[in-house]
Amino acid sequence: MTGKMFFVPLAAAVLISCGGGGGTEKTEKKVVEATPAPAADPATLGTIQGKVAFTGEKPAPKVLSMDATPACARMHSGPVYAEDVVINANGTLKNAFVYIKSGLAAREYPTPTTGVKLDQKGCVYAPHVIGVMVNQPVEISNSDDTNHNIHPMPKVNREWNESQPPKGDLKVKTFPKEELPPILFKCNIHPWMRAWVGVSSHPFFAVTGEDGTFTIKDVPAGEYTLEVWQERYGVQEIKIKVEPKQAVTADFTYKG
Ligand SMILES: [Cu+2]
Repeated sequence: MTGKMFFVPLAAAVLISCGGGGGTEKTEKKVVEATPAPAADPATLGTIQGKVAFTGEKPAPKVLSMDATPACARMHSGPVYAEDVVINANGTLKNAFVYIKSGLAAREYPTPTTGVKLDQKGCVYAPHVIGVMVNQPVEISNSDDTNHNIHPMPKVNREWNESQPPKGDLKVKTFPKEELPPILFKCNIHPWMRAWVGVSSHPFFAVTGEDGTFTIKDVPAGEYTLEVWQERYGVQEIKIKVEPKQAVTADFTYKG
């Protein structure tokens, strides 16, 4: 009671002291506190699942030529293939990046503090495609006995390139802006090296693996545009409706 009685006149005094020359601008100024969006009700969440099929003629695999760089070539006993198109045994595509492109309500999703690993091993990036949320750490390592120079080529975020010595210290990088389709990562020393890093403002994305399927969980019920990106074959989108506690199927097909 006493504290409150004391506070009120103090606030009034501040107001009066500001009121002199400022006019209406100062009296209308309010402190708006950011209120975190309420967590979505679990009973309203659903799942998106599907696969990314490939029905075209299978392209001939491209061998990466490391001959000019013995430090890399000697790490391999056989040919190393480009990963711009990887067709799985079941006729699906690996490394396709699937994400909700539009339809989500404005909501701040917490950024995971755990990083996503991107290694350079045998003079190739591994994995070839990863996804992170905005400001989520990308943990870049060099497992090789040779230098690399990591060079992201973003269109939205800031471009940079940094060398990483043999088995050098982990580089932990973040990207402050959403960037989808993913950012191309090159290496300025080895022109064949390629990786792609998708940066999403929300957690509803997935990268297809060796069975070409994806699952995106805990999606708020609603109608969305779902997009898939594939390095060589580009983007496709479909409209989907997520129902509470249901799984909606969202299959894509690339014809090559
Ligand atoms: Cu390199």
